[in-house]
Amino acid sequence: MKTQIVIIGAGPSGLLLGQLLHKQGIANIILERVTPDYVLGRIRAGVLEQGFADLMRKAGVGERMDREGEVHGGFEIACNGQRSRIDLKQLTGGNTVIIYGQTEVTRDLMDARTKSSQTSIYEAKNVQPHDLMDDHPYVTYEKDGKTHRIDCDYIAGCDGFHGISRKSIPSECLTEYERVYPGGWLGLLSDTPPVNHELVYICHDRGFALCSMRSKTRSRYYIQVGSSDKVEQWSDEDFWTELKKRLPKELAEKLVTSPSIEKSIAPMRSFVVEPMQYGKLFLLGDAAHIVPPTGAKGLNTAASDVYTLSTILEKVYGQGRTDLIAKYSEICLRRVWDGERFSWWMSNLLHKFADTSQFEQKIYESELNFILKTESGKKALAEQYVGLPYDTIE
Ligand code: RFL
Ligand code: PHB
Repeated sequence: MKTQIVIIGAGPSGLLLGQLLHKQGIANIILERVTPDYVLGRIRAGVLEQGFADLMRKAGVGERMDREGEVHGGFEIACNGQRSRIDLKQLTGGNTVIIYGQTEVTRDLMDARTKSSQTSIYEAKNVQPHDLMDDHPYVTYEKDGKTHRIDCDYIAGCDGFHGISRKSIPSECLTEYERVYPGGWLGLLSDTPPVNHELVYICHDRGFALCSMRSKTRSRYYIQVGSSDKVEQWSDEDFWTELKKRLPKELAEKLVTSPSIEKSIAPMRSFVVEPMQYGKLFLLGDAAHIVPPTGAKGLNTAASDVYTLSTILEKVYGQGRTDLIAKYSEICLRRVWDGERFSWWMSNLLHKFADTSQFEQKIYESELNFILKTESGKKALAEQYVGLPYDTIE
């Protein structure tokens, strides 16, 4: 087989890239390790920046998102019972975020790919990129007991944190930056009306909590748990009891509980690899960087990598601008570090971590107080939450 771009991974990064390239007339094949249902079963992001939403529209898949997604002009931070609203719209001159689950984003992109008859190969085992420094790279994989080969111009590594793409780069060519936080997020999805019409981030002496949602009838709640906690240790009842203890009183009284539809633990990690490219292989999304979920930046930062690569490839194939290939990593990393800094900062301000000294804890409390009590503090928070602008690529 032969194509222009092989995309490894059919998560949101791979699917969105594939769709944008298709719109630009650039042929691509997606190789995914698991089944479509398995990909759709992962419950993850819920908050989309404007930039992400615009890319979905550009890819021709924004219709359901615009119809069913909820536009949010603000969110709350509750600190030991005291609630403050961050008015995103007013503080950023009209910007908002859209509440639309990653599962729905993925479903819309999968449907569009099927409709346009593009090739996706699911349950592709032992995917392996080759000859990355040559003019003729290729990818091999196994399916139904046979080994297959796809020749291509470039390879997009969209295979998440545990994928093969990053591991295919010689380790001496990469620098890794990492912080693993002593805690995780236990998330619960339930068919109950959200406790508040906007998201509430909760900073509490017992630990962080978050009230989020997927729709008017579906809620997503999170509580901070210990890093060694296992999801089996937490019954639904234990979860609801702990959440109520962390909620401001009036929200705890309003909370509607029910059996969970899904429950999982997300680890908290900040991670960046530099550079995000090796020869003909580009890394995108979680394959190159991870953030703790606190600032809702993971999927959104992945989308800005997709924007950068799809724009560069459009100019490479349309205008012969091969000089841009070498700029991919540098352009991506500027915005990646913005997202990393924001997620690290928001995590520190809102969580109680065992490795934070008493001095640092006091500093974080003072900083949170400054952010919530001053216009400039709230503005800095709001501008980053709605998403900083993408770089122009010329
Ligand atoms: P994914 O989603 O991990 O997809 C990678 C795909 O690659 C496949 N794969 C392979 N395929 C072929 N060969 C191999 N060897 C392969 N190895 C892996 C995998 O099966 C998979 O299908 O990465 P991608 O596409 O870069 O997308 C990243 C996002 O999923 C992630 O950043 C977000 O979910 C992070 N995140 C959030 N981001 C936001 O922007 N806003 C949010 O509100 C938000 N909330 C969250 C989150 C992540 C969470 N968890 C569970 C980590 C909330 C949570 C709880
Ligand atoms: C979610 O709804 O899953 C969600 C929302 C906001 C975050 C993280 C996750 O910061």
